[in-house]
Amino acid sequence: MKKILVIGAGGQIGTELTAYLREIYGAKNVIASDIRATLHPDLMEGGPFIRMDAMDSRQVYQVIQREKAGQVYFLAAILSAVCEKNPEMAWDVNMGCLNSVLRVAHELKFRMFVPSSIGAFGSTTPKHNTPQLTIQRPNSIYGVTKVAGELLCDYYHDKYGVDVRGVRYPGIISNVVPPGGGTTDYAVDIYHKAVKYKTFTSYLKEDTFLDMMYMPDALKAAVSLMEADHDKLHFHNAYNVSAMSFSPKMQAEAIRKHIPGFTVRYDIDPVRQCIADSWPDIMDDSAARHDWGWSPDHDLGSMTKEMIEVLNDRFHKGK
Ligand code: NAD
Ligand code: AKB
Repeated sequence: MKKILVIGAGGQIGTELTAYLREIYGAKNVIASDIRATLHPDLMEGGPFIRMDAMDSRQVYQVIQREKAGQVYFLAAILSAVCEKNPEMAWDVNMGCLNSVLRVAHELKFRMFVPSSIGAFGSTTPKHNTPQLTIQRPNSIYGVTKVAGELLCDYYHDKYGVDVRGVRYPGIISNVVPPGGGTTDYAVDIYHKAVKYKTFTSYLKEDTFLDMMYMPDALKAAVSLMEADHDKLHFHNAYNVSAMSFSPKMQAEAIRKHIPGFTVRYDIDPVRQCIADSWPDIMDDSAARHDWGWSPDHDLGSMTKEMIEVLNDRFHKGK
């Protein structure tokens, strides 16, 4: 089989996606790559790793040609809260890396997965059941790069026939690698603090609803879309995918079922609150369900139970 390259493999999604792909396609067929020199030990030991700057299209070309990669999962990016602190760097990295890899995809003809985000929407977008095609005027620089990225992928697909596919992920919740500096990071940290200290300080207001997804569903979405029949894809790129919608208050209530006495206080960060207020509560993902059979396996209850079990084992039983 042709090899699979994961670019940005060292991040929150990449670490688990690389392991998941290696389980499906065999360890030697899935190459992890990142600008970082060292990744999670399981990734480094579990298969091939190449250090690579995705912005350098010559290096990307050489690696993909040499390894004969037929698929690339492109995850290199900077997330919303970090982007807001340095908008110039946000544009340079998020657009520079994507543009570089798309140019190589045009020349070498591989299939690409490029995730967009709920961040591609803004305060003028319908918040509830956000349609697949709707107003996209994001208020954050991260969102600007996400919309521009969606359009660039559409352009390469329509103009050059590059088989580039993607979803708009909600906030992703996981327990292996911490999130990389986004607005939705609180929804991961709350589990760590609940298990360790039985108390948490939220930077978002208690009634801020956001679209969220547990990592196993995010991995399933990526691979299902990459394996889908191209002719059945009406959008190919930027498919809305949803799993659950909750607020910090609701998540705390779900945690209290397992950790009675868990408390939350609120110390609002105006920057992340403003971004969160402009993002969807929940997207309409009927196009993904129709075109490639998308459906999530986890809701808030099942995710909370599993997150607490895993973190309890790690922090209190040393597993
Ligand atoms: P992350 O910040 O955890 O990881 C990004 C990885 O990209 C890091 O390992 C970083 O070292 C690497 N990287 C940065 N610049 C690079 C470069 N020049 N060359 C090679 N590698 C580089 O991000 P993530 O959470 O894993 O997100 C992956 C993708 O999914 C991003 O496009 C992000 O916008 C999107 N997404 C993530 C979420 C989420 O909640 N995690 C939600 C929606 C969309
Ligand atoms: C962020 O908060 O920036 C990311 C995302 C939803 O894109 N988690």
